[in-house]
Amino acid sequence: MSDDITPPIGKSALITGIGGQDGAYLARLLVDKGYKVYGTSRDAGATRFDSLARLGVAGRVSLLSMAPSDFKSTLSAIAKVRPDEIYHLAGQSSVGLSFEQPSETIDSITIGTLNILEALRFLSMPAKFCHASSSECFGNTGGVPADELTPFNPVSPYAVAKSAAHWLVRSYREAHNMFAGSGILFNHESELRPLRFVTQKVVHSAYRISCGAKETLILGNLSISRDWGWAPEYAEALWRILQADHADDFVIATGEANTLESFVAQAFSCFGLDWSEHVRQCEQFMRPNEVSWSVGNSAKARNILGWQASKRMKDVVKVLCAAQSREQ
Ligand code: GDR
Repeated sequence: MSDDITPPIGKSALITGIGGQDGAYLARLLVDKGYKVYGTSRDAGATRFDSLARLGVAGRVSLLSMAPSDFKSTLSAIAKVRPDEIYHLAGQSSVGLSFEQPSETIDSITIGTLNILEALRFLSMPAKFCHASSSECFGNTGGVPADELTPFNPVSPYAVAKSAAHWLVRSYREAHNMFAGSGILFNHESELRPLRFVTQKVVHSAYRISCGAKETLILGNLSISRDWGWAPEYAEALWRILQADHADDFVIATGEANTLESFVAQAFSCFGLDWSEHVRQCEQFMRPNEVSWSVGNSAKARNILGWQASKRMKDVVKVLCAAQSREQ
């Protein structure tokens, strides 16, 4: 990745959802670049922010409460901080859970994004705005890596919510001349991922089994393919989106598709195990509707932002397995 962008001096940034994986990596990146970083969560006083602590940035950011789905709280937080840049990462992030909690998903993602855009418009603030959009918006891309011109075909409440939020960002950019763009992020992993996402579920289980645990790992559909990248690199992409000359939308992906089965095989082999002896597929973890193949083409990000992924699935698995072994 080229590093030809001059670091800012005296800039401030607000990260919504700073307690999550991407929020924590982005906070570390921005603090290291010299930004004054503010971060929000729904109830900052009651949130543990473990990920910030693990990355050593807990004491280096200012935290405040803001519920993006509540306009008043959003307006107050933005008016108080008046940041130069806003990175909007907050919102319900589990595709699986969105089938159980569709209203909360639409509220937190779509209404949350709309409220921030409206607050910026209401305050006439020139802050640059970056939205974490999702590869889920594309649905199945039929074997062709998705780029910025690929039509959306969302197949879950989560994907519908993200698609609407994505189009709102675009609409505010065009209608109100805002510097507002999206990173259309494909799957990106790290040891900060909660266990409800499949990569950490697999790595943790493989590690326990390698230590002698008598367990079988139960998964849903093993034949799905995903484009798995390394989360810290995706945080860097979000930052680059706001350093570009013009606001725009960018696919952020490795360009490589792998099945869940091959991810599992790789993780188990890192611990000297044969996955097929320890893993079972079960209906219980299958979704009512599924994106079976998801891979992205991030040529535009490479050309305009100078961004490209350096870690692919096998590298990601290795780092996750090493981190898991170290942690114990
Ligand atoms: P995803 O991530 O839905 O792609 O969304 P997740 O890790 O949850 O699922 C990836 C794929 O694995 C299949 N799968 C399982 N998933 C989970 N969680 N648990 C299982 O036991 C299991 N078995 C099989 C899933 O069906 C799916 O196909 C992530 C999130 O970070 C989103 O917020 C983000 O927008 C997208 O990536 C890009």
